[in-house]
Amino acid sequence: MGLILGNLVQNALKYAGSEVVIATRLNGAGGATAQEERGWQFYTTDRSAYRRTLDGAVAHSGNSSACLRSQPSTISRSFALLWQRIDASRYRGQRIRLSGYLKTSGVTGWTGLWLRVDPKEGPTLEFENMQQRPVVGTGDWKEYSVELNVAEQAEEIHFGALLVGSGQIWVDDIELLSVGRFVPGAEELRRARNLPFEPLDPGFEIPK
Ligand SMILES: [Ca+2]
Repeated sequence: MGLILGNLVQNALKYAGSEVVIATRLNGAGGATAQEERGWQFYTTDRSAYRRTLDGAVAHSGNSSACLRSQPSTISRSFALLWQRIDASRYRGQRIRLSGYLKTSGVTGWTGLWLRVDPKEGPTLEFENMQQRPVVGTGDWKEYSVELNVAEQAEEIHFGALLVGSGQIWVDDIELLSVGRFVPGAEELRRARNLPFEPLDPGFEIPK
């Protein structure tokens, strides 16, 4: 466990999208930096730098929202995220959309929603974290969404919101919906099964 957490922190410090994948994959329920509360877990690369609360004074709907807040000294390569995972079986063969509302204050890094589809074993099938269209600065409640395909071999869907660098965000009204059938193309099939489409080396030739 110590080794896994050590690797986790090392990987997480790189903070880019693919490293977020690694971090959340390794940091299962009960991990040293995970807090589970009604499905939502909190993960951060720097426990001294981020606080996660339910804010009863700020809400998009209802009476409260989730808040991620950094300390002023938080370095730009740190991040914190809200994370939840569900069974993928209901969504297999579907294209899904994760939507949610974000409100921001003084975000100097970036923030966004993230969504990931994992098989039972092996590499992640699909991942999107809004890094290419980041939310920055200060802004009132606004709806954002990310979409991914859920292949037939998907086992788990992971999703949430993340805050990279310093600032404060509020998150509310997360929704995950199927938006239609997903018809896999050749590339999806290839990636999913990691197999060629045609026989290789049919003539048993010695390479020159
Ligand atoms: Ca709410």
